[in-house]
Amino acid sequence: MNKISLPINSKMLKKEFIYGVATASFQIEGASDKRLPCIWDTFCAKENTVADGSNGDIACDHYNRWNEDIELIDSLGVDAYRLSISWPRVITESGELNPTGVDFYLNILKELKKRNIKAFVTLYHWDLPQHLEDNGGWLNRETSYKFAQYVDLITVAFGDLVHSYATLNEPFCSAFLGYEIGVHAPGKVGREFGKKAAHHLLLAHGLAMSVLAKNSPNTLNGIVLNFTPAYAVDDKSENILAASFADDYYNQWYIKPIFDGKYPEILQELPDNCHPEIHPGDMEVISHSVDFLGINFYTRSVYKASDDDYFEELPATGKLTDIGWEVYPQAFTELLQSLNERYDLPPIYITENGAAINDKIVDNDVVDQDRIDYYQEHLLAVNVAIESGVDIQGYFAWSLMDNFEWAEGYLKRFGIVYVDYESQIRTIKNSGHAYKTLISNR
Ligand code: GCO
Repeated sequence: MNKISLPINSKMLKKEFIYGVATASFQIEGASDKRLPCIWDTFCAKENTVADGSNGDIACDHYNRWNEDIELIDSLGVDAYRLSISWPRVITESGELNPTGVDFYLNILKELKKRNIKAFVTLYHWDLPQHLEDNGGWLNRETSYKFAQYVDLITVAFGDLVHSYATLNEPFCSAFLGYEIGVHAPGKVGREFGKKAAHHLLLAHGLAMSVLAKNSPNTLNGIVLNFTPAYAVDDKSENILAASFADDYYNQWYIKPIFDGKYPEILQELPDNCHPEIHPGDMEVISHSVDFLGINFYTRSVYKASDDDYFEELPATGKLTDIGWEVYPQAFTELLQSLNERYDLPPIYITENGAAINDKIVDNDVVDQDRIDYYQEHLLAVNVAIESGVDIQGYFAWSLMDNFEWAEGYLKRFGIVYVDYESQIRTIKNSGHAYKTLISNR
């Protein structure tokens, strides 16, 4: 079926349920010469970091095409657009606002407002200014305070144009992928770094929440976390234990401090040199109340016990997307229900969900049935969670359009709009049409 449908009485068919599309600055903007360098510029310039050797210099050329891109967003009939602000575009090296960069976003925000599209702004989607990395980046506590200063300046500049602010996108990726296993910028490797970086990211979030409460009390302020639910390969107790350790290490690590003011207990089991440096008062800062929780979900992972580590992740099996991630929508429902049971949560927005498919454009058509199926199954999974009592108020497709997929470069396509990177022509895929129909049929 070429369409996405929901049960007729679904809350997700009510007008109040928000549908949107999401992007991130480094992944679409280009115009890297018109801002300060960031850690992803440096990372891309190194050998063997990005699969196709590409970078974000041009990307989707959104910097020059933002106007037509907003028209495209509007044509999909969505209620909201989730974008991120490039910190190195709006703040100079000496810490002042850069008017050219600020104007770029002001123009976008004004156009969205004119068209009645809610702006969901993410303040950090991984593009740390390089000069801050040169001072230690997220391993340096100072960076958290620099982040709060940037948030202070930019939120005043944006005034009332924004509907919602997320402090960080997926601190797990910044900390673990960037500072522990080094597959993302800045490419640092060492178990001793990951949790230190994570702590400073969470501290940055908490400090920024106070700034938002002061500067922007009327927006919906919160954070976006990603979850890859951990399943045991079977019900042997050692494998269940391994999966639960992995869940704490990768998932709960980022949510528990925010809602419970503490790290998971496995902290005690990590070697001393892997412990974050927690100053008195940090956990109170980090657990500042939030107006919403953004959840990004793509897939699950399966674990078994390991002889020489805390757990071993097994290769994905079953139906896989083009990036090798298992399609397992049931994990989405179970995740939402389990978080809802475990924590006292504010309203949830699904801030990212989507699939990489090896799309082909033929006669101006992209027949991406697998992506339509993915959206269908995952929207139903969200609906089941809502029916069981989880408060979910919106859903954003990742992504509006194909873009720079980090370590995979331009090889993986996540868009509901196809981008021809040579001509920069955008073509709505069948999934984009199906998403639009779902939204407009409400
Ligand atoms: C993330 C990021 C996005 C990615 C998407 C697909 O979740 O990793 O927020 O920037 O592009 O998730 O990997």
